[in-house]
Amino acid sequence: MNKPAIPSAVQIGAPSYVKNQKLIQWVQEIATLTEPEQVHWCDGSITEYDSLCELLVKAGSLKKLNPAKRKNSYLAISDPMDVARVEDRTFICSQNKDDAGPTNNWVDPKEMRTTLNPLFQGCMRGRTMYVVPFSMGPLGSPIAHIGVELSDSPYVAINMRIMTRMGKGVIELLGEHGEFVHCVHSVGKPLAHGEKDVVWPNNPSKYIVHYPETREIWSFGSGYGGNALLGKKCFALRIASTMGREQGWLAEHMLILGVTSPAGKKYHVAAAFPSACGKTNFSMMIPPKGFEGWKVTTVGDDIAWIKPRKDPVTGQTRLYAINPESGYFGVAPGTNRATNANCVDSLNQDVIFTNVALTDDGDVWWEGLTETPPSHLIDWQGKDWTPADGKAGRLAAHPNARFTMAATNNPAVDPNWDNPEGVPLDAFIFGGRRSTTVPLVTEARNWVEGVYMAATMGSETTAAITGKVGVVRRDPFAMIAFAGYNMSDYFQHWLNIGKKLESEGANLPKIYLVNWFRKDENGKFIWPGFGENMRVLSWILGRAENTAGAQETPVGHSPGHADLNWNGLSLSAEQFNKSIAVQADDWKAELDLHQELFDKLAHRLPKELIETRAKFQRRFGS
Ligand code: O2Y
Ligand code: MN
Repeated sequence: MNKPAIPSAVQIGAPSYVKNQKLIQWVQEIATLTEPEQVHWCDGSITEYDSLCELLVKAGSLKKLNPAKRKNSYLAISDPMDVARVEDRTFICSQNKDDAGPTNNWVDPKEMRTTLNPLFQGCMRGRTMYVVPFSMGPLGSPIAHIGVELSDSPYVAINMRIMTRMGKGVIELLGEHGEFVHCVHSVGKPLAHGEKDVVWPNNPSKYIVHYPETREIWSFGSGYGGNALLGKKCFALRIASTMGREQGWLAEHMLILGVTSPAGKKYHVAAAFPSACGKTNFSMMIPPKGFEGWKVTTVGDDIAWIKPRKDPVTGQTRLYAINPESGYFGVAPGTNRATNANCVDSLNQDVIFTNVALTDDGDVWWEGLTETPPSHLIDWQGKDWTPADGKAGRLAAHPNARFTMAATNNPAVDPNWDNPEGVPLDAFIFGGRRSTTVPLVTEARNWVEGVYMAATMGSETTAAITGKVGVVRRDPFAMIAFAGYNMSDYFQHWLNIGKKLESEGANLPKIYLVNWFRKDENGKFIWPGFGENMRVLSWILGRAENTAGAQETPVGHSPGHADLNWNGLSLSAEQFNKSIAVQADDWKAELDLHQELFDKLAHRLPKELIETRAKFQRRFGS
């Protein structure tokens, strides 16, 4: 490889509206380290967005789609070696190893800095460094926080404009002394003078590094999704969870829904599901036949920041949630009119697609979009594709192919999705994909039992995730990949928040565990899922109002057949009872598996969780 030319000192050219000296100094420091050819301060305007898209089109990194099919939309195709988050290359570099805990990769921060420094030295040569100021949450919201990402990827800059509130307004809000999370990102492919760029620059050596104590994120070698859009998983979950622990709030891997009853009463729920459990579908759910008059709206599809605050009317403390993001970075494959019509309707304009297939008329396609695939496509790797290839098992779109779209594209976006005060929560829902054992829905008897349910939740892997089918992967709170600190301390934080708020007389949401994926003795799903999940949701809201009945089981409270609204669906009591059955043998085995998790997390594991497991064991007579 030609050695890239070393430019003279980089002029960072901060615009006159930048008053924050710490920001200016840091941009200068990173520019000196990484040696970009120039620095571009993103103002977040549509003119800037359009010109960056044009630049990417000229470079061959984006393809403009047929405007008659997808207005103002683009397709990006990544390097096949850069298609997803890289969990094994993700590090939590806290001062103490125990503070990262056994579920995170830890490296001593000094050692990591020694490793990263040479990688970042000169890594932006021949490229532009984009200064991307962003707010996670509505600008100025008491629940929001600010970050600045320095990235040598224009693809990152345009995606960040959709996914966050990005641009000049954030710099103005920072003022002279505002604090921000420092995010440095490089694709790790410097260009020699005159060297032609590749369409998706990246580096085989990848590092996604978090320094929780100094609130820094350093990402090297990947241009994809959560590895590169640092506001999302890196800041809004890993760094924010450590901030929340220190400051008494919660950063969670949860969607947020608004539900309006036919009587006009508005409720909000936050729900956490691991991958491949229909999280996006649930967040954009359309109530089924029989639920006329009910309305479901989306506050957020992936992440919730939750802070306690007094209800201005009742004076009682409640948990208020915001969606820190302003867009959705969703999985395309499997999305269609039947599974998620709101999502399909969101994707008509102003969308960036990544790794889906291209049709001959300049549109996009992915597995599951239509029953019959087009007769010819260009697949996500740029090769010709016909349905015969599909039959032979070759996918046209990558299974982790994505769309990036603004929240405002969603026809069901909640009127309060952007409300700086957030929305008050009425319930927490946790769920996983379990073909056996776990009932359709269980209400925890109290906060501690709810924390236990969420701490021990698990999901069966699908082929798309691990290549293995049916293995239960424990994913506490759906945060296994996203907690920025020790998982046992994270459980303790949830217990502490509950205890403190309960002692102050707060109105805390009840906690539920759901499982849409239980199968019967013939291997068939018992529950129809999708929009029909509204029946469970309305039961949960009825419980918040004390109007819905329930029966006690050894693991909590579940509805009887008569407790659900069956308008528009017939599911016999016999079938339904299979979906909520609690079988002692299954649960004895399940509790053994909980113990395996607890053994792994034993150091600092809250005693309340150990006691709760013992109580469950006693209920099953062991
Ligand atoms: O594959 C990626 O880079 C992104 S992963 C992701 C994206 C959006 C929402 N959730 C997730 C996730 O892994 O939970
Ligand atoms: Mn997610």
